[in-house]
Amino acid sequence: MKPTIISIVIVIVLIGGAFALTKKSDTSAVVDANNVTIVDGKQIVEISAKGGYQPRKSIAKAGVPTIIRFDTNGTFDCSSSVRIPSMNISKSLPQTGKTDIDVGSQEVATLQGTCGMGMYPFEVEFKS
Ligand SMILES: [Cu+2]
Repeated sequence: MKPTIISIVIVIVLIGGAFALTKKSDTSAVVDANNVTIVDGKQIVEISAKGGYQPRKSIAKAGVPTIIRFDTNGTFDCSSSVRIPSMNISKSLPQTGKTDIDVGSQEVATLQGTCGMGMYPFEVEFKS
């Protein structure tokens, strides 16, 4: 009787552990999400804006005409106001929708942006 209960407990712990591991790898998959696509020679970097920017850091290709596409979905905080100071870009996003910002063809460098008040950062690293 007792050994049965112990082995049942062990099985439950093992299954629970496997679930925990699966969840962990799912989370990292979201963090490393491939949010950069190239369609018809245009590079699209998708960043969602709501209580900050996700992903915080994107990796893109230098030398390709690039659009940063901001997704908002019930965004009422100040991440709906986007600034990329080095390019003199300042844009108000709708509460819900997609907004494309054309940043042209970038050199190898990191483009830094923030929300309107400068508290939520994001960056796009352009690599060769
Ligand atoms: Cu802000």
